[in-house]
Amino acid sequence: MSIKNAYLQRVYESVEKRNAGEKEFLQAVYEVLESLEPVIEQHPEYEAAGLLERLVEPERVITFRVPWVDDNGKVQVNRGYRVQFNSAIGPYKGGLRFAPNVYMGIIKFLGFEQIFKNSLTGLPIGGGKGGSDFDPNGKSDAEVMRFCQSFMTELYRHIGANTDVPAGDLGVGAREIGYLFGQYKRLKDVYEGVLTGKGIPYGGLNGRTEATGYGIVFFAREMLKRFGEELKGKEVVVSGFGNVSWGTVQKLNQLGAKVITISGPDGYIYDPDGVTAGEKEDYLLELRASGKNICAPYAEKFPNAKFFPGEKPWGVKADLYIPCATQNEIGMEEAKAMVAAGCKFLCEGSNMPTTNEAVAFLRDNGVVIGPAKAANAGGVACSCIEMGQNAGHTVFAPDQVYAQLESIMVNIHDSAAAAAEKYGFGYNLVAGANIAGFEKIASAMMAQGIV
Ligand code: 2IT
Repeated sequence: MSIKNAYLQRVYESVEKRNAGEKEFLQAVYEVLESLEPVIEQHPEYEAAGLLERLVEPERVITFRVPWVDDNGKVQVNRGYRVQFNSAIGPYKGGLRFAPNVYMGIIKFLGFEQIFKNSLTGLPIGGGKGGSDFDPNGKSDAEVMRFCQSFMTELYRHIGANTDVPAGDLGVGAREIGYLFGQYKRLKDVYEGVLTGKGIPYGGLNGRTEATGYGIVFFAREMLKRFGEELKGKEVVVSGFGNVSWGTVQKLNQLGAKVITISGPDGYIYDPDGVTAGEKEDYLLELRASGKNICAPYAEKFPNAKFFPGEKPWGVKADLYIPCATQNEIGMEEAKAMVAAGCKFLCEGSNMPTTNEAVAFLRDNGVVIGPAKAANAGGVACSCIEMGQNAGHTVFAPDQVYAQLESIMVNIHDSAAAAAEKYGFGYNLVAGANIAGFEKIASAMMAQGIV
């Protein structure tokens, strides 16, 4: 596919010009605009209202210096970001990513995706994202605390429970959220749900930690159902070993599937016995807590498993593939390996794991794709439930949360499928998710005038 509509072309060209070098952001925008062609053709009023020109321009972009002192007494300086992309349907909402490769192009791509993802949940949350090029791996707790306190010392003036509510993403888990929350409360002297993914004793939501992974598996289940198949007995290739992988593995095990791989930046693990419930699932948490960002030790702990250094798991034969590591982990080479291995279903866990070229190639080869902005929306959906819990000064029970999550994921799947069908895309969930997410944002923006 390519963009043929003149209005969409003009918008994309101007995004390219204005955001030169931000390749992940350009990729995310291109993918969405491409799907919107039939919608734009039916709604000439959008062009008259400059709707897309406004949609691709963040409402506010904040960058700031984050100075901190390491354990050797040396001064370090990182760069902090918050992109407040779109508040048409609710306060800005989206995670913070701490990773050395973070720059504006990554934060903007994540913020842009978040607009549609949050809209798809059906809940009142706008799109935003933030982070830093700080690398928490290998840092002491004290260093992470000093960094988080310095980061919040600038960020606090831009956020609030009804303005902008950050959460975690890569490199930001319960520990970081705790330090960030403590500093916000100290600076602002208000106890409010300004961050989600908090610890349970101080306002966190039962089930939030596993929500992203559980939601992905519910979404995959709905995809399989379309083809009269079920998860029970299926072999699954999963990448990554962090929070998203962990939740995904857990729910897959509960539903009777078998996870045969995990991966890290150092290579991948093939476990013919499956990454089973109990000790093996728990070991993923240990790997992550080690702060080394490697998966190789899994094969030492469980000797039946084999470690493939420097390789990715995409050539391993399986019934279902669920990338849970990071953006663009599946390019053309990996997509070809997947097709050669007989891949039929790809359900994206990580944000934008597949390049646009690879998505087209997989689709042309009959692979059914569940796009990340739909499939991984269970995390942010539960974040919004956490916001509601905090605003209502109450506590929700785990079963209540799980039930709501499951019905949200089924709804997301069904509304993406219906939108694709309505605009002549068949069962193309990539296009359907973009359109269903967009429709709600577009009507809210139209109603609110030129802002
Ligand atoms: O990519 C994502 O949706 C997240 N990192 C979670 C965002 C959130 O606000 O819970």
